[in-house]
Amino acid sequence: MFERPKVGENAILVSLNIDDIDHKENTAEFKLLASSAGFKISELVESQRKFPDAKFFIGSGKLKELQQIKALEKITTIIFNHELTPSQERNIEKATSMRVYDRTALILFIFAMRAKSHEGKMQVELAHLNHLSSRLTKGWSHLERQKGGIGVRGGPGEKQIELDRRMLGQRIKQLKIKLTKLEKQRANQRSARRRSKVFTIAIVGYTNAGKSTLFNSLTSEKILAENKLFATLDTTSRKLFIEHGHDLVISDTVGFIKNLPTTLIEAFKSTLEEASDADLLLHIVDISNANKTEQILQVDKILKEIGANNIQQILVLNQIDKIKLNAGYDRDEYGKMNRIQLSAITGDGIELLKKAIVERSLDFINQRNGNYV
Ligand SMILES: Nc1nc2c(ncn2[C@@H]2O[C@H](COP(=O)(O)OP(=O)(O)OP(=O)(O)O)[C@@H](O)[C@H]2O)c(=O)[nH]1
Ligand SMILES: [Mg+2]
Repeated sequence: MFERPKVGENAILVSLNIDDIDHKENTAEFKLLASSAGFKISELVESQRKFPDAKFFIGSGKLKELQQIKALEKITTIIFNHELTPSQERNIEKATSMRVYDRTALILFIFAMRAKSHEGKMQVELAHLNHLSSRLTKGWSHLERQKGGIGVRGGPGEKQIELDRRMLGQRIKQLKIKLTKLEKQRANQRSARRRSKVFTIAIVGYTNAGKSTLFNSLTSEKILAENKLFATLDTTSRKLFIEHGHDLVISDTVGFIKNLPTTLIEAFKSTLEEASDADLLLHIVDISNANKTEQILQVDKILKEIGANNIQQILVLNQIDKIKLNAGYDRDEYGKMNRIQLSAITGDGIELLKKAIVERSLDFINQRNGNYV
């Protein structure tokens, strides 16, 4: 129902360095986001600023540069690695006659491409409409571009905007009702699992860390795993058979990213609850990534936002094959295995993780049977 860029569409990327010590890594991630959304990157425009410009976000020099690129290369899309206010977005569109997307819109495009389940699609649509509704003001053209508004014929103008806003509001309400129903179903499934005393494990982590690869390796499944951001959107749960392990269920979940748009966190709450309701989190990190420390912090931050920060975690340092590290593990002050180094691809160290899972699940059973206080 909402517009989406064509796959292979050329775009100019804009990444500003505003007091950002990780600017290089953030820009690399931004490029991967753009290509994951199907854009072809024609130019990367970077600059350093103390503060964003209130009106255009970028300075007048950079704005000119964008206009020149447009004149030379006939590119019609600019993507910012930042949140833009609706008025900044509008001002840049007017000044350059190009279509402008901010970081939230970019992430929403990827989610829209990947959503497969009915619930996933509705969640993405809700997030998108919420993002759009903040941009629906007089003189703003977003909905006009969407094939004559959302299902309404007629020209642009205030009346049209009112109609669009009303329809948008209705659709948002409708989606929320439907999603609440599904959320209840999910909650029922979870409490059934709790009643049956199954030990539930959720694989969480930064996008592209290797969650699905690890899930596949543990369960012999074949979930799509690829070098794209947000390859997984829908949660998949499977029984996990490990020698000496008891009634284990493991779930692969959607990945996290720095500055995950709040509209998405809001819309994906019920999917994310799969993690906040688990007995154990496997927090997967790509140990070969230069930004791994920052990524761990970001994941912990989002886990806190969804109320999953008090769940026991095993930190899984994945992709050791890339930097030629050996498999290994650490124990915490209580003697529990809490950090495992492994490679989900080669399988090196997977046995250690299985051992750690068994250890935790036995603790769980002992606790349940009242063997511990
Ligand atoms: N060399 C190497 N590559 C790995 C390893 N684990 C995963 N990968 C690769 O990393 C990429 C991302 O893996 P996925 O399993 O899709 O990652 P994910 O965390 O599920 O990603 P999203 O679902 O997109 O959030 C894929 O190209 C994998 O083949 C590993 O241990 N070693
Ligand atoms: Mg995945």
